[in-house]
Amino acid sequence: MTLAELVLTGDLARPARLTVPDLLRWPQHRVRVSFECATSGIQCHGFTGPRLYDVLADAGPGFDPGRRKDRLRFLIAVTGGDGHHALLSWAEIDPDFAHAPVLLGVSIDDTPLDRPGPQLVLPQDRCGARHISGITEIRVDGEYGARPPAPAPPGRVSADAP
Ligand SMILES: Nc1nc2c(c(=O)[nH]1)N[C@H]1C(S)=C(S)[C@@H](COP(=O)(O)O)O[C@H]1N2
Ligand SMILES: [Mo]
Repeated sequence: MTLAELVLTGDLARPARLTVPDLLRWPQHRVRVSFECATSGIQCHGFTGPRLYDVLADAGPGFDPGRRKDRLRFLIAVTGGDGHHALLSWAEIDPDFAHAPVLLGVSIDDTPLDRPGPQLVLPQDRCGARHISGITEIRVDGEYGARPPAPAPPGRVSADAP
């Protein structure tokens, strides 16, 4: 059987390639979610899997763990095999901030996702669009706050300019 692989990359001390069986190394959680899709209506599913936070924390994100403010510039970009992607902020899943119970689903309705790859599970979302299936890459990006501010555009900027 071909196992899908997920690449953890970006500002991480320990980048990794993980299969769905690898994701069983972390504590497993079970959740029922329902979300609405603009095209197919309401869907209800049961998922199991580790917390996204636990997996990423073990990969060694490049912030100073003692300085909570340092985490606020980190983004998490999650991409599926078809290119569908979404951004989360580190603070969204960090227990010191919003602590959203986001999972990396390794099974859906008791069917293992070994072959299609893990699915992002966001019990707090009303809409289904961020439940990205077949995740191929998760990129942790701490550069946002490190970039210099963009130079001011030339000329005067005014809300009521023509
Ligand atoms: N990889 C990937 N995951 C995706 C999508 C997608 O286009 N690609 N669509 C999202 C949307 S819009 C919804 S509502 C949920 C459920 O979509 P489904 O009914 O196609 O499974 O999956 C989400 N995950
Ligand atoms: Mo959707």
